[in-house]
Amino acid sequence: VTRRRVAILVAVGLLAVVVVTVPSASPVTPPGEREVRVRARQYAYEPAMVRASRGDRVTVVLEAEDMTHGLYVDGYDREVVAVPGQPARLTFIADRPGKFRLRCSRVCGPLHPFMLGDLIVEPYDGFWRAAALTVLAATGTVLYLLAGPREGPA
Ligand SMILES: [Cu+2]
Repeated sequence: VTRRRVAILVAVGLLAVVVVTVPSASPVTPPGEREVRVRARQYAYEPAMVRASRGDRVTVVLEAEDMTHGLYVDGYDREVVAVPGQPARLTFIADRPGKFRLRCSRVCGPLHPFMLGDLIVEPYDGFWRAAALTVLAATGTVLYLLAGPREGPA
């Protein structure tokens, strides 16, 4: 085994470790159950952003604090309405990645149109790690073969 081949093996190995362990901005958890409590009052949701991984079974528990509010999820066409003192649940599968508006669906005052939030559904990044490892393995194999001793008549 040539020195160059050893160097290539070490480099590919280290890069593989980086690909597997690098922290991700998106939730790394595989798809599963996700329950988020969202409090609603004039004219905001708290939290205003709901995050999920693609494939999650998301349950939003909507709690109205001052008066009746709704929560409509753009793109998923789902709605839940909560009356003060009676939290309401909305469960859906986050099967579409992207950013979707949450809108209050009950007129709750003059600023009601501005009562907004966001649902962010991020692709499960296990897929990207696997793809990166595949590319890395293929590149490493090619480099390894190219770095070998020349064969054939000298
Ligand atoms: Cu409202």
